[in-house]
Amino acid sequence: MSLNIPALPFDYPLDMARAALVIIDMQRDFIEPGGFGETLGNNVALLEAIVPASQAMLAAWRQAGGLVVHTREAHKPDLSDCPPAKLNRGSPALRIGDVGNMGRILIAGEPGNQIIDALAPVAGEIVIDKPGKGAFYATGLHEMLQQRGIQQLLFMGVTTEVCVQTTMREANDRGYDGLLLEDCTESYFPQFKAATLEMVRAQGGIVGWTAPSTAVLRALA
Ligand code: C5J
Repeated sequence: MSLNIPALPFDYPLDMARAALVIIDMQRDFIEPGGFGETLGNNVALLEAIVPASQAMLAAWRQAGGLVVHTREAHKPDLSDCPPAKLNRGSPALRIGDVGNMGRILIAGEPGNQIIDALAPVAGEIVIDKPGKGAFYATGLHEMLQQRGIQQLLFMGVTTEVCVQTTMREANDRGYDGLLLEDCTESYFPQFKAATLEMVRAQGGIVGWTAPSTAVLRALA
């Protein structure tokens, strides 16, 4: 039985038994003041602002018994999974693996690499450390979802135009129906978020759907 979610460009038929909520990179270094995101000159308050809506969505999803997938952008401590092109590009003040205010930047196990307390994973949820922007690259995520019969993915997290959009496109090419929750995703650049929402749902949902989280909450209530 599917739940009808009012969405754009048209309604999304949500089947909880075949759906997962994918929460992208809500890690301390991107969201919290004093972290890596802020040291790059970004206004992290923009990203922090989606936490209450994301918390409500996660709570309702758990209550409904849905599968949850959390991702972190994370590299091995020896950086063997970080291509030189990613490591060496540009001239940032801090590179991947350097020591920042919350430990080594984008390194698995470091304090800044942990998912924020408000959205912390619980037992039984999938947690993926991903070396790329997309969550399907070099992670085995597709196989994990296939084993569980998952065909629909609802997306939240940061940043909209980078890791969220990349993952949504990867999912689309693998045959998943993706729904991006508009108020549970954010960018350091609001115009990039707005453009991504438009891109996703353009041309009859060329990448997928978008909807406010309240549309899903109402359907689950
Ligand atoms: C994510 C990034 N998570 N912007 N990373 O979007 O580098």
